[in-house]
Amino acid sequence: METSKFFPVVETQDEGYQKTFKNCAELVPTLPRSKGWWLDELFQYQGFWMSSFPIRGSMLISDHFKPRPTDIIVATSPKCGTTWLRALIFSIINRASFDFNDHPLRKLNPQELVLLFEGHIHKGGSTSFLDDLPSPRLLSTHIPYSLFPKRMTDDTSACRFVYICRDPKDVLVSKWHFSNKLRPKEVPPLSLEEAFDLFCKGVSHYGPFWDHVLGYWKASVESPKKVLFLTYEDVKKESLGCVRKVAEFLGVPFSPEEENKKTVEEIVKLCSFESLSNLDVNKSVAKRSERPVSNSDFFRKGEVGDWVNHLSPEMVEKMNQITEQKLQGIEFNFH
Ligand code: PAP
Repeated sequence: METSKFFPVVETQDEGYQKTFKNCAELVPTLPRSKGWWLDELFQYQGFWMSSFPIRGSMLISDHFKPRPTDIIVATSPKCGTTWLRALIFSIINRASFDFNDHPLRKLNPQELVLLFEGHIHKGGSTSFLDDLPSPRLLSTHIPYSLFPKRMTDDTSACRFVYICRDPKDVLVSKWHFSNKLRPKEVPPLSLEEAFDLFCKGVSHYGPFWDHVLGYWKASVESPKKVLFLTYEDVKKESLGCVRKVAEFLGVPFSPEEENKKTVEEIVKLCSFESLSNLDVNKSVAKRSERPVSNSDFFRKGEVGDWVNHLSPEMVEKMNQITEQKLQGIEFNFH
């Protein structure tokens, strides 16, 4: 049994898991650390700021995960639209199995339907939980690309990643609101100034944000069949085109019959912010012990450019400068 104060206890008989748990428990206390956004602590692991549980998740993936050629990984930096992308990809790959009026997304939050990889690899103290999932496995992650093992990222492995990024100014605003929901009531809210400062220094979950984006962007250029790179802004503007692009990338393009039946439109409508956020399951404010957020916390405004309502001109200038400098030469923008 592992006893580190940094992790929830997971009992395991699996010797491989025990070894990784031990390595991780020894490593984490030696890493540079910073206070987090909701009384958690962040540790700098392989260049990225992460809390201890996903660090261990990432190590478990590296040491033990057995990828399949059919695996699909929905990857994002937090608050870039993973809830939306999980819903869209789930609907795309399962479109033949479900009626849109009686769809699993009407009963389950996308975060429950498509599980967080680094969260669920701990489950059961072995890989059996993930091994038992039917193909194609659809998993979600915030782990930076460089932290995945070569057997998942090299060109000989067919497992695919779909990444979505978003204007960091909107990411910051979304993350700031979310963090204040997670902060215990007895501590004062995190000020926007403090959040801005942490974010710009790269000290945010799985940050620096820009390094996270760059890792996936470079991989999408080098291996376009393995990594598809999208922006939240493009998916908003060109939802139908983006859904077709994702389906083609995943090898399941829409047939002429499906186009005639308006399947793409149905998927876009079902997964829209308006539709998902108004479902009873996603209005729920109930919290469970294993996830201290409620389904409704994943839906706030769902807009492009809400930063104008929050950030000062100085903040905007500084954030734009960092983005221009860090993402120099990158051929996408956030408009
Ligand atoms: P996570 O990182 O905690 O998993 P994630 O889903 O990536 O969260 O981001 C949440 C943001 O996506 C919220 O943005 P906001 O704070 O600026 O409003 C949320 O409202 C937005 N969002 C959730 N679902 C959708 C959707 N169907 N369409 C568009 N935006 C969405």
